[in-house]
Amino acid sequence: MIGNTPLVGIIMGSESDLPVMKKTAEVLEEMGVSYEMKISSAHRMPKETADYAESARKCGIEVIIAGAGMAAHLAGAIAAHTTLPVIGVPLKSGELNGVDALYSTVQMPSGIPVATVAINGAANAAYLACSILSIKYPEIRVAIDSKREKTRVKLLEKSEAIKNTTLKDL
Ligand code: RP5
Repeated sequence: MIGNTPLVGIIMGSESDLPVMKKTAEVLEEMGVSYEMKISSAHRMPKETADYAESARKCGIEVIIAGAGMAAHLAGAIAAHTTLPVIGVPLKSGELNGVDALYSTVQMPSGIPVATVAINGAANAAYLACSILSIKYPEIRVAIDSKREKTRVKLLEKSEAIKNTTLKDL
């Protein structure tokens, strides 16, 4: 595992976000990157959220991934309290199916950026965190290259397998 202390902080607004947000942990484990996971709601736990963001850099965290649904202010609230890179994951929940969270997460004021991935894009948040960390850690770059190569080969094999398929075979 790269990092003696967690390099990535994964924060989510509610326990109900865990089924999607655990995909970030799955990708980081596959890439060998250390992480920690926490529940911290921007609205229900404002002080704890601000404290976490303010102390993250000195605790050794280098990238924060924040996932929340509905009026999703978590990533933005964290970005307001740290200059670490913050990646926001808008989550699909509530009556608006994540469009509310997407707009809340992506529309940040100038100077306080949140790198926002797709609705429920938890895996891509982890891949982006790895790309950021790969600037400093060459072994993460190797892990990303290797993953992309495996994906490419798998797709080539699938393409080969369906090459002579017609509709009647499906
Ligand atoms: C957000 O509200 C959370 O991130 C979650 O996606 C949504 C619903 O939270 P619960 O009511 O399930 O705790 O703050």
